[in-house]
Amino acid sequence: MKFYDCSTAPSPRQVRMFIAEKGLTDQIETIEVNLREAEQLGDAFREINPYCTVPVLETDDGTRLTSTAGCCRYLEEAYPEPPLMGRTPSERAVVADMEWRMELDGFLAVGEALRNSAPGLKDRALTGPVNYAQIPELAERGRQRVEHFFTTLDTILEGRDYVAGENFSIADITAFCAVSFANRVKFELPDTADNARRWFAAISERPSAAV
Ligand SMILES: N[C@@H](CCC(=O)N[C@@H](CS)C(=O)NCC(=O)O)C(=O)O
Repeated sequence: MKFYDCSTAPSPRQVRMFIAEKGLTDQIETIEVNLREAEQLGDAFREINPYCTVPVLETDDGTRLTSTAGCCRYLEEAYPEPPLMGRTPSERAVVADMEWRMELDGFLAVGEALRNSAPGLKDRALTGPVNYAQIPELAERGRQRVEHFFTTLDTILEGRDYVAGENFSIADITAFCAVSFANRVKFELPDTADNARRWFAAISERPSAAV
């Protein structure tokens, strides 16, 4: 397998953590894509992923998976242990539910705030092959959504160790990468968010959090 990565970007980090939790880090060749130099928009990378984003996972039969969800789904199916997407029908559904919430309300909210305000992302308000102008109102809306995400996460984690319940799952990976991404752009969990802060400290101790 080959993994197209960018060591400083938050989405590939989700898959890197997933790979590490599966114990597969040494079995996958990593190819660094230089987003800073816009390598994702060049002809060579477009051949690999016409959506011009990382992560991309290329399986041994040459199939290229071009979304976080696709990459992780393949790894879960091909390497079921330890399960990171639930163990029973009910748990699998709850994990899918929570992982989508963490992606939409967390990850995408931070992206909305950052991509609509950072000078270096002018006309790159959305990833992909098409240039879109920044909309300052969306940056402010993104900031408000991140605040809401932090309080929701704190409520979800009241009385539980993991986002989707009793077991560590992809929902924790997505939420952890979203909070780390938020921290990098100067949004911090509120001091009063004791549950979320306890959870964040515990996930930070996992070896996969170092990738
Ligand atoms: N969750 C998305 C995220 C992909 C994404 O947005 N990746 C970013 C890096 S975090 C990227 O490739 N950015 C390229 C750009 O900014 O043009 C997916 O599954 O495809």
